[in-house]
Amino acid sequence: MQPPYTQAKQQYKEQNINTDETLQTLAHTPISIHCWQGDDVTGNEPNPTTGGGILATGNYPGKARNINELWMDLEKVIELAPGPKRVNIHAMYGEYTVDRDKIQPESFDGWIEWAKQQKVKLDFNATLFAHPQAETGFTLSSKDPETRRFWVEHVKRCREAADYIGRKQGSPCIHNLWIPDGMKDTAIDKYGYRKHLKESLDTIYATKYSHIKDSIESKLFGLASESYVVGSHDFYLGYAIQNNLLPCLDLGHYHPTESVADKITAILQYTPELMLHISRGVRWDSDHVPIMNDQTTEVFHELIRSKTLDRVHIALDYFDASINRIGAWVTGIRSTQKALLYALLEPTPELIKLEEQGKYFERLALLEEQKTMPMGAVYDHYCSTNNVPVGTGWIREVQEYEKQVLSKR
Ligand code: RNT
Ligand code: ZN
Repeated sequence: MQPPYTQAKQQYKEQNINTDETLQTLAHTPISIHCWQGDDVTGNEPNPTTGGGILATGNYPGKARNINELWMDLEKVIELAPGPKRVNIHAMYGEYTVDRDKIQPESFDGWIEWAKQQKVKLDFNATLFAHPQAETGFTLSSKDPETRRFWVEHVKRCREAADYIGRKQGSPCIHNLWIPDGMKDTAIDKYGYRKHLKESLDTIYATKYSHIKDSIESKLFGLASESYVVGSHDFYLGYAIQNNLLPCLDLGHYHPTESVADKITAILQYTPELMLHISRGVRWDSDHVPIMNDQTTEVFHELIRSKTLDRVHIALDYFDASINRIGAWVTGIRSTQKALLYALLEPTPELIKLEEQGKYFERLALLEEQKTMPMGAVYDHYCSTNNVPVGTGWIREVQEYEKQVLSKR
C-alpha cells in the first residue's frame, strides 16, 4: 500500500492541484499567535485589574502566573503547531512599573530577545482596557480631556515601541488598536464621542513610522457596550480608507449571519492590506477557540480565490480559561491552518471556468466533493516534515505538559 500522502497527492493531482506547491504556500504564510490566551488576558503589570469589555471565563488550573511561565507555555505551543509563526503581544505584557502613558520601547527588550531565540517576529497591541482610567467605559473618545490625553499618549508610546520592535526584528511590526469605548444603554451623543475618537486618532497617527503597519479594529458590541460602540465597523472602515491604515476584521465582531469573508474583497478594493483576527463568536462571546468551520474556511477561500493572501495578515484572538490553555491555543492554530490548507487545495481555476460557463450545478457539486478529499493526509505530511506531532499525537503532549508543568503551578 502507498503511504497516505502519496495517495492523497495523486487524488489531488487528478484535479490539477499540486500538493507540494500548496504546502510551500502554507510554509510561507505566518500566523500571528496572540500571547493572551496563556494567562486569560491578565498581563504583566504590577497591579493587574480586569474589565474594560474583555472577559475570559473559566478557572481551569495551570494558568501562567508570570512572564517566564507565559514564555515557557508559548514555547510549548510553538513546538506543537507546524509552520511559520509570529507572536502578537499586548502593551500590558511589557516589563515596566510606570503607568501606561509613560512606557518605553526598552520595556519590550525581554520579548525581543525571547522572540529572537524562538525565531519568531512580534506584533503589538496598545492596551486600553483593564486600567483605572478605562473604568468609565471611555478612553480615546472620552469627554474628559485628561482621560483622552492619557490614552492618546499611551497609544503614541505603543506605536513608538512597535516601531522599535519592527526595526530590531527586521520585519514590520503590526500595531493594532482596539478600544472598549461604548455604552450599555441607549446613547444620545453618538456623534460627539465619535468626533472625539476621530480627533484622538488624528493626533496618534500624525506621527509616521517606517517599521510598523497600523491596523484599527472595530466591534459590534461588547460587555457593557451592548447598545453603542464608538469604534464601529463603519467608523473604522471610513477612517482606514481615508488614512491608508489596515482595517482589522475580527471574526467574532459581526452579526452572526454577516459574512466576514465577503467583506474582504470589498475592502481590498480600497485598502492595500488588511488584518484578520481569527476567533469564533458564540452567542454573546466573540472569543471562543476557532475551529475549522464554514466561517474560517470561507475567509481563506476568499483570500485564495482572489489571490490576496499576501495582502492580508493572519492573527489569532481568543481566550478560553475553561479548558487546558495550551490545548486551546494549539487547537485554534491548527484549525486555522487547516482552514487555510482546505482553501489552498481547492480547484479554483476549474470552478471559475464552470462559473463563467454558467454551469452552476457542476460548480456546486465540485465544491461539495472537496469536502471528502483526503486533506488530513496532506496536513499530516506537513506536520511530519516540520517535525511536529502528526495527527492526534500533540494531544498527548499537551496532557504530558499538564502533568509535568501546569499541574504544579
Ligand atoms: C476585543 C478585541 C481585541 C482583544 C485583544 C485582547 O474585542 O477583539 O482584539 O481581544 O486586544
Ligand atoms: Zn480582536
